[in-house]
Amino acid sequence: MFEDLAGKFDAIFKKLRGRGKLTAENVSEAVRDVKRALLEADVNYKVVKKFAAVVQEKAMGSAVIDSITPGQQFVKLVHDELTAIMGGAARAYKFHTNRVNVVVLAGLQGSGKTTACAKLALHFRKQGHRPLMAACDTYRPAAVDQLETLGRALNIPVYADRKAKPLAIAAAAVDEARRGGQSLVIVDTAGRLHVDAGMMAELKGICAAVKPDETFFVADAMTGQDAVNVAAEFHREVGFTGAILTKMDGDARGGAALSILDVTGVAVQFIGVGEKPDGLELFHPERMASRILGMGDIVSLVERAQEASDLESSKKLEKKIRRNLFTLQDFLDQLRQIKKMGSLSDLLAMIPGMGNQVKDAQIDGTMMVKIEAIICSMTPRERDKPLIIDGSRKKRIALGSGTTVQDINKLLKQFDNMKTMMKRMTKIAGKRGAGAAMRNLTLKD
Ligand SMILES: Nc1nc2c(ncn2[C@@H]2O[C@H](COP(=O)(O)OP(=O)(O)OP(=O)(O)O)[C@@H](O)[C@H]2O)c(=O)[nH]1
Ligand SMILES: [Mg+2]
Repeated sequence: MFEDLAGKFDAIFKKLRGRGKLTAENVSEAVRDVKRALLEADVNYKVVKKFAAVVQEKAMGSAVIDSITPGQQFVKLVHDELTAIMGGAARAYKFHTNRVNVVVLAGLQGSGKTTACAKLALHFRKQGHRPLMAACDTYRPAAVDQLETLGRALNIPVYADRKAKPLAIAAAAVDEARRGGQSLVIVDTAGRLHVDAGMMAELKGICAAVKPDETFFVADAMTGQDAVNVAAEFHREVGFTGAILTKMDGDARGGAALSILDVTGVAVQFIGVGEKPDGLELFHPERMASRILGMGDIVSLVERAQEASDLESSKKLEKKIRRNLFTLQDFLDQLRQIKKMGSLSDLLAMIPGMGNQVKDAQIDGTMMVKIEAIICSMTPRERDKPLIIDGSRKKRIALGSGTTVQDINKLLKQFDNMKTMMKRMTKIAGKRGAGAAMRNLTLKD
């Protein structure tokens, strides 16, 4: 996420730290560099101008210049200001418990509304809500199918009516939710190529009919400032309570995330980080600022790990590690859990200090794929007792997994080393740290 911008900030801070002492001149130079980096990331120029002015003024204050660690203070200052322009603290959603809540999604064609509809439904279901999705995009027959497919996959009900108009569908969906005891209706609407009067009228009509608790503008983060300009137009016409920036897992430069609040007055609430329904994160401005500045985002990393693993199986795993019964099958299970958490380079980027090194490290996941293929070609007995894997078994496994005998030797050797290390680490870390120690190992190898 925002690798390019992160790299530029890294270079600016390095240069500043190299100066030893901060003076008016080198602060000005750094602020100029920050300004350029933000403009190149497609941040709105008015936002950049304001941002630079605030940073310049505060940096010249005695709290920064006269401190013992002026370089670090400058970084902190930029971090705080980045957090502020993205909206400060994340919002906690509190929906009504005594009636049906309604969320309406709107945005341009292909921005990710339908996907976001399913993502939000899943997100709020995890928090105890009973969502219903309303298929109000009646312009493309496939749109209703798309939502129904998502609903089936997630086991979330969809209200659709292929003969009715969007306004009537939205209203009927809310009635249906009331009858069916659903607590939240998420309305998927049609996207248009650009903002047009007909679309606005329809949206206004839907909002007047269902009186949404939240209206989210869904924008493709990859389109940068264009997304922000469209958001501003939408907001003037319909009024939003928040924005969802999608495709943040792509190579979005940061322009949309950093400008949208200042330009439209509406803060980003969620970000889309993948095509699948679990690819949604609550937007935390402070964590995002940390990520942009290469300070890592350990809180999000821990949250992802918790979501991907269940307590029961991690307890079982710790027991196995302690008794030195850890097998290749367990190793495979762990690898798959890590994969569930996202791409390896994304995860590494969240570790403080790693952010800017990851992009050079060329972590492409092919190693994980190879290991998975090798272990999958082994019999259960081989996974349990790797010692029985002799020359002819190795040949069979190599053939089955499309790898070489050397690859298998390498994996077995690594696994052996890992077990030895684990034994040592469990002794040091004691009972509770064993699982964490093991996760560290798999990430490094
Ligand atoms: N990588 C990535 N892809 C996404 C994300 N959100 C949506 N997509 C993809 O973007 C494409 C469009 O998504 P949709 O949800 O169909 O967009 P839409 O706004 O409903 O489109 P229309 O209904 O045609 O206006 C699909 O291929 C999605 O898989 C995301 O966060 N990350
Ligand atoms: Mg759609």
